[in-house]
Amino acid sequence: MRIVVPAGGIGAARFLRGLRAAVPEAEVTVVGNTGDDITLFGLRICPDLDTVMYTLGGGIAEEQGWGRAEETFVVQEELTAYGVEPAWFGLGDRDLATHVVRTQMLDAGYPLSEVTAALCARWEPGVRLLPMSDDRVETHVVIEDAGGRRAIHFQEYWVRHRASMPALEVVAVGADRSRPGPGVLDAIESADLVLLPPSNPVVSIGTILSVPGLRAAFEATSAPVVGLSPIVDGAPVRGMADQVLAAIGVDASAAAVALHYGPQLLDGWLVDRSDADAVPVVSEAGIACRAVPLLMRDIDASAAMARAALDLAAGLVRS
Ligand code: FO1
Repeated sequence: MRIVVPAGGIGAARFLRGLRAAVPEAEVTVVGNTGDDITLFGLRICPDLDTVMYTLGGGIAEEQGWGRAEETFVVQEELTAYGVEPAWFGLGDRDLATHVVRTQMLDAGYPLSEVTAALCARWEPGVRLLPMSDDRVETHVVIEDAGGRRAIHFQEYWVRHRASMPALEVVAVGADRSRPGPGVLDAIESADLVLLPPSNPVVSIGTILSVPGLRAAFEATSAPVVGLSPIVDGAPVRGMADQVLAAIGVDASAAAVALHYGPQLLDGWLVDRSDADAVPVVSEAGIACRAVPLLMRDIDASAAMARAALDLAAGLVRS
């Protein structure tokens, strides 16, 4: 069975670990979000690609969900001692090696897709990890504070400011000129199933869908498309989805996110038991909906969620 999963970072990576446990024989292609990418100290950093690669490859710092296990931050301490900015982005020594290899290959002219394949040759994540595009796309957030109204990089908004101020606008800079990465359209077209993991609907899934041609491909595929709500019991499980959902005028509710994706894209939607009141609303919009446990406490819980999504998809015929 060929499964395609458009994916952001931590939530998607944990779901993918459950999916791999639930259907080890499936061929899973991950379309990774690159809008979070940032260049710091001359190095290209791809947080969502690395979180999927490290989590499925067994190298992730489990608790925080990003960066490497057994990490040290000696280089960062030295950079800070030199007064080099920014000091707010946690760059670990082991993680730095990934960014050095990536930057060397990019500078040598390799596209991000080939760089990602080379990095995955070491980590063997057990999925095919394709960047959504080889073209540069960077998510910026428009805020207003003492410094006036301005756009800052998503990482500054999320890591430096902890999304503490309203996001007035979210802009995927470069998305309109970007092209789907190699293999992405073919994977979507030939998929037997598409799963939207509990990633951020705006800065992760939304950014992937903003690459021209990708939303149309997901809507056109004969494969059923089943999503899992990133909002549980009326709030994001982690992260700040509510802040960026507000920027696009979507409530932080399981039902509102499903309706935001829409029945053109979604055939099925899983909500947590605590959001069971969303089931009739979502069903009414023509999206099959079920309430199941959606908290990924461990791999078994994530595997159960994956099986629930596969069950829901089994009963759907793409209209
Ligand atoms: N998230 C944080 O909250 N603080 C950090 O210092 C931080 C550093 C970092 C370094 C490399 C990397 O790949 C991810 C990192 N993240 C950090 C997570 C990152 O901001 C988010 O995972 C994604 O961009 C959103 O999914």
